[in-house]
Amino acid sequence: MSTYFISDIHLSDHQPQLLKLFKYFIESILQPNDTLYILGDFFEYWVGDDQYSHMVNQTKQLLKALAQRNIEWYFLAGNRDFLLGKKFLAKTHGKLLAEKTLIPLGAHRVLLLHGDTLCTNDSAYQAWRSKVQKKWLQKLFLFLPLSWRQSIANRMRQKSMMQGQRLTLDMMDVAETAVQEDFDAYQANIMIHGHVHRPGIHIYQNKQGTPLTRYVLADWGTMGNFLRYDGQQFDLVYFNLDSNEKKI
Ligand SMILES: [Mn+2]
Repeated sequence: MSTYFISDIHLSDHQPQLLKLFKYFIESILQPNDTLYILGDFFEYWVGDDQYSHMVNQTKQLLKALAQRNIEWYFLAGNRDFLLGKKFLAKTHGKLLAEKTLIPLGAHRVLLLHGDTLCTNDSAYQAWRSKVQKKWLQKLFLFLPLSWRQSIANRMRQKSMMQGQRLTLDMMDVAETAVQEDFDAYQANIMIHGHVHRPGIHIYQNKQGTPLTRYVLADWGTMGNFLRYDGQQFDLVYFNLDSNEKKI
């Protein structure tokens, strides 16, 4: 009975190897009674639950089948798939989590988040985020025909790629002040997020001298990545289709 955390697969119709890795992860790594947390940017983009493609259908089937093996799965939205909604989750038996969610795990208090809210040095992104998080704007967007939504999403991705090149690398990483604020606010001793595509394990201490650990999940590419808690310890692991595993 292990708990798995993944994020930033960026599933898309143009990258079939990502779906292969995800299928392998679901079918060969997850075991009956495990629990799965997907911490955002699961899809490269999501413009509404009517979005469809071969990749989307396959993904839905894989998630839906988890229930037969008594594997519960949870979704916490990223900056690319925050429009993933109730219809998708109802069909695939997933449960939606708030953008910051505290879960107990053994004796740990674990704070889950996508990670974009920690990047407070990137003020242009934070301004964009506060706009697109408005519910009325999301509703309006979802009223548009699917093809319009898709072309808007494509344009926004191109724009953000151009802006991404302009930013210095430090601006795109988390701000340590934001990390400390969240550790304090939630009295957590573990934090798990993705988004920045810089996998790693960061150790801190709070004012009382308690050790705090921040696990950063990797984006998926030629290898997949997960964080596993087996009831004893956390392991941040890369894997590939040949069942090679490499701990970070
Ligand atoms: Mn992200």
